[in-house]
Amino acid sequence: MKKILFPILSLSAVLLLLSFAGCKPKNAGDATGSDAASRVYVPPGKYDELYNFVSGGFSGQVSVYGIPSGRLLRVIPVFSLDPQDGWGYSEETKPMLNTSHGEVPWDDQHHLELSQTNGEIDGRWLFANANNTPRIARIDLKTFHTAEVIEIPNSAGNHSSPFITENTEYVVAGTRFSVPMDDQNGDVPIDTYKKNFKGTISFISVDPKDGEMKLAFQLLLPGMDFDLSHSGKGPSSGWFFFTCYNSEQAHTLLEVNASKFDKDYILAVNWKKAAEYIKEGKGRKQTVKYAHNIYDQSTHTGTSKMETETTILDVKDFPDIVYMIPCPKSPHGCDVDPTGEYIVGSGKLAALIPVFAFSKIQQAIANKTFDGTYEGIPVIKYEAALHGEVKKPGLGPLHTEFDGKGNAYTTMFISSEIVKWSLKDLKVLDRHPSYYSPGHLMIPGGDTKKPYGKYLISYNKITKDRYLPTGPELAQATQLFDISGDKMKLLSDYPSIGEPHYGQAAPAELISKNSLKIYKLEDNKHPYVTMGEKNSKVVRKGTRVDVYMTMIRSHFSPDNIEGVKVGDEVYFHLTNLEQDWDVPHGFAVKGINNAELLVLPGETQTLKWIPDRAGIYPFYCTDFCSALHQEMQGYLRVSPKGSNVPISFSLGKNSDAADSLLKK
Ligand code: CUK
Ligand code: CUA
Repeated sequence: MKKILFPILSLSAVLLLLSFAGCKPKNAGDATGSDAASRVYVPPGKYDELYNFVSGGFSGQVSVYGIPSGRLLRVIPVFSLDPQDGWGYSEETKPMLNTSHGEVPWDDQHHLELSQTNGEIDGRWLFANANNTPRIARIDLKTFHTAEVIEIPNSAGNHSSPFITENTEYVVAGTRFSVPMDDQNGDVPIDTYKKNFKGTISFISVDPKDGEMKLAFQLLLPGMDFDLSHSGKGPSSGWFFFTCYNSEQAHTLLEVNASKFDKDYILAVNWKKAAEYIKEGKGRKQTVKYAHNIYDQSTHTGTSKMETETTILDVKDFPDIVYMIPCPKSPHGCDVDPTGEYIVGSGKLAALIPVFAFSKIQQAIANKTFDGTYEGIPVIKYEAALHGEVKKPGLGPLHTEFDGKGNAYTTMFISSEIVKWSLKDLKVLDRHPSYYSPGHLMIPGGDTKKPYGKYLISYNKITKDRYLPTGPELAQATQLFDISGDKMKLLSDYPSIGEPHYGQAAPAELISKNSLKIYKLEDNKHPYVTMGEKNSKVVRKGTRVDVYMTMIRSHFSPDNIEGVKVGDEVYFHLTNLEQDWDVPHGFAVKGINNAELLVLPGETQTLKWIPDRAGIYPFYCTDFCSALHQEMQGYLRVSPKGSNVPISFSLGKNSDAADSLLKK
């Protein structure tokens, strides 16, 4: 095997540089141009130009910002409990956080991908990955509500996910950790990694009509760490590219042991071919267990189903679906340019950026220009796949996106800068400091066929002195750049929620035109809906009490309830009768152990409560809904176990005492 030498920084040099990451670059203070303020200013009452959906990292949620203002528009609950609106606390949303491990109320959300048609953003769905307990969520952009969550079996640390094919045929999920397969005895010594630990890449199909996801098949791969991915497009349509590291197959001190080889790999996966094999009935069925949770918009209710089967294609048995391309060194980002011809691998420890050409990869496969195999997978010769290298781009390249005008932009984590370079001749055209140590960058549509190449957003890993100090913990720093000219211009920076890794942005109109304003009450198929105040009631069956309660400005019906006893299982089913945009009502009960509810117009949601002691329990609306919002309240009486207070409920039956006060 011919030895390929890459210019590589020694590990100690890298560690030295890492310790400098976060130092203030020169001219940090006067980085913005004089017209920057007007470029990001959105006057009161005016809308932003774009929606920016940003991953929440360890917050587990997705936040939505306006660009260019950086204004926070909304936080969408996805993988983490959200007491603010009852996500994961209401009976209807609890199933959405179910997994094969039971309820997992948190996750680490890294990447987002907007659905595409013909390689362009179509504004229908947003996919989000969960790293920790491998899952993919689909958010419906009509409602900005999580509509579906599917767990991924045979996987751990679902990092190269949820990237999609150009017509949203598949969402992929590559495992970060290799692990023993789910149907095998996992109780093995860790030092049997080479023998027992395997990697998988999962292809989840997406129903073109309703978006419903289904685990279509999984590829069984050698044990190593899969990191990031992007699908081919145009000429490379039908292919998917994945970076991987730890081809050393280390299981301890990866910092050193997985940085030994001067190259790891980019995997080129012919998914169309793999899908054909599946269609022909190839592959091995495996019994597994994974949750599939779907939220039905007409019943306003989520259900969780445990799935039990997956189909595995062992790539050793199908040698024409996966090829490996050497890539220096511990590659992270794996980005495909808008034409679909160039694939950029960003080696975290490499001092150059290799750019591969899809046409050359195809040629190399046809001519078998291989450099041996890696655990049975053909390894394409580096030079045979290479379009060229960007020389001296900076230090610590992580992620690349494109402006659609032939330029690429790469984040440099260690040298804290964004570097613009030309895809054609691979020359560096511009560099701009970024404060500090950028992770991903995002150009709206920058990973599609049609980038909206006006802005670039850098998601930075270190904040330090960018904002007023807030104790030891600072919010993460996001920076907006203007990339419409030859030189990048820093326009603004603003704090963001959680730890944003990646984002996806789309022109406002593409999303807003579909945005729902209310749920139609007449379409509400919730089994416990209360259609109108006159139908509100309280029903006891044994120790179960169902409260059919309505909300409208500015009262609950009923608002006086008696006959509930200690230890009863009380279900408050709240229907918001409003049919006006932006009139949610909240519901909170003193001492309740879960959360409040925020019920949207036309929606029904249920909160469960087991009162622990006798007494009077006030309840009230938590969302300021009208001038008499503070009057939107009620009382519930709880009697001791075994008491004979009958169930009773009312609205507007005032006592004589109160009426006599009025007469005075
Ligand atoms: S990762 Cu965070 S900076 Cu999870 Cu896409 Cu690269
Ligand atoms: Cu309803 Cu406040």
